[in-house]
Amino acid sequence: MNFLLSTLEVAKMATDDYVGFTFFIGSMAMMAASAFFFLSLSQFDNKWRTSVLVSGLITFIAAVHYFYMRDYYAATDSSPTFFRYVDWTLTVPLMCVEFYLILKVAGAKLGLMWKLIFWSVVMLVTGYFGEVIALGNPTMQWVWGLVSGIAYFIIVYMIWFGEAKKLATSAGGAVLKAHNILCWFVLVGWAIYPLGYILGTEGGLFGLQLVEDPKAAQEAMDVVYNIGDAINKIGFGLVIYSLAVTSSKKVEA
Ligand SMILES: *C/C=C(C)/C=C/C=C(C)/C=C/C1=C(C)CCCC1(C)C
Repeated sequence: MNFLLSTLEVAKMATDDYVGFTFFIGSMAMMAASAFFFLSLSQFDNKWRTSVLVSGLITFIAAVHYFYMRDYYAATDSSPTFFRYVDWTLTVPLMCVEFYLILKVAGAKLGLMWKLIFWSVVMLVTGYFGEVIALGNPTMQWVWGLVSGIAYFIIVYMIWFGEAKKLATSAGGAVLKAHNILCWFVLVGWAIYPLGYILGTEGGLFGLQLVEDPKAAQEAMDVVYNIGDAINKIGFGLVIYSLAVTSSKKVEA
């Protein structure tokens, strides 16, 4: 039944439906990336397997949510905000776990992981408040977005300059290199999301709405979020994957 329903709706998708298109591409890309990460596992040394496994879990959780979001959007023609935030609340903390896992070689403590997870949850919960609870109140939408942005910058600080950076520096070599690339993902790749928020939320920027038409604003937000997810989830995973490749003795050149 569900299958029939979604086939019908996919068949109905208009050629200029960029939101539907990016949901569709997103679900396929996340699924393909998961298969790739899972099937590569056996080629790595044990200590790198957990990291690559987590990369696969991140894209797999996203794939399942993208199937839901695609159908939700097709059936209701509105943003699947709830599923979006459930997906992020599961996958963003797992990205924080990745930082901990690769820095374990330099003696990273669980406390570092929990601090990163804590700030990521603050960032997402306040973002959700801004999109849902504060709906119709531009000032509060701007305030929640700002609080979320502060939590985001705390994460950026911790990995670029704080204790995570010190561990990465002491690990050196391939770990430091991978850590630095992940830092760029968080600084530039994750910055795509507040951009989506600003475009789609009434009070996203100093209480202003950039895109006048509410429907167009919603669509811009979804497309930007979908692009952000593909870049960040798959890209992050590939950085971990190549670290595992270069650091595993079992892999033949
Ligand atoms: C796979 C999903 C990822 C990496 C999601 C990341 C989401 C963010 C970095 C969201 C950040 C936000 C702000 C910094 C302010 C406005 C509200 C948010 C939640 C969009």
